[in-house]
Amino acid sequence: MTVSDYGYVSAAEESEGKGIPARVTAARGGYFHIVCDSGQGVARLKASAYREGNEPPVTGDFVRLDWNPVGESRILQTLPRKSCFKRLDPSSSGRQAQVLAANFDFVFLLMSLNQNFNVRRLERYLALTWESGAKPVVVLTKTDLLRGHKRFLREAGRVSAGAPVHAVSAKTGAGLEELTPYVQPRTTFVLLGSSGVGKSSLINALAGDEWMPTMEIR
Ligand SMILES: Nc1nc2c(ncn2[C@@H]2O[C@H](COP(=O)(O)OP(=O)(O)O)[C@@H](O)[C@H]2O)c(=O)[nH]1
Ligand SMILES: [Mg+2]
Repeated sequence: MTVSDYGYVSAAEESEGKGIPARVTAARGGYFHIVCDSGQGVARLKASAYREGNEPPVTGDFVRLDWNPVGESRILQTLPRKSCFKRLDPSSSGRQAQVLAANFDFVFLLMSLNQNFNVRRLERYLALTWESGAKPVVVLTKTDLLRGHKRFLREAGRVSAGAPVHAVSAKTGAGLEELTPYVQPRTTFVLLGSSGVGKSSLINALAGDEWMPTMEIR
């Protein structure tokens, strides 16, 4: 895999000649898992490059780094984001925005077709997503649990302002093929939805493999 397979396109703002492009696939405690054309590994920030106002990367960010094949790579620059989720940092007493994830193309807004279906919540998810810069895709889950789901498709469609609405079952596989246009090389999607709506199950069903543990309450 190359960094282009992960969605990288070079931007005008980049300092060419300074390191190589990479994508952050996970970020925790100052350590960043990265993928680039040379391979994958762990990176840390180059302190001098992040002293003033330079925003540290989050999961999904494209960066430029000095690749180290035998140890930690050094991140030199966070590249401009095409989309991101932000919230007010609960740890900062001030009103600082904290970026949670970056550079996704689609946001799957999941609601399961039992007690979870709620038009108000869907409206909140849609507003969050429009604000992020990515495209919302409404995904009603667990269609196998009820006989007819047309009514829910209609209700979701009424508030979705043109965003596509799909109904799927991770259990039976029904409707999953409708999601393949969004799940393509070089595109990134994120899942948004309450605990238990079937996010992990959907990932596993789309991957055809057990990538995520299911049933955990988080
Ligand atoms: N009947 C049915 N159950 C499902 C479906 N998808 C997930 N579940 C169940 O719902 C529970 C929560 O699923 P999970 O994927 O862990 O939800 P998450 O918390 O959003 O990641 C688990 O017990 C799953 O087996 C589905 O399409 N149909
Ligand atoms: Mg889960």
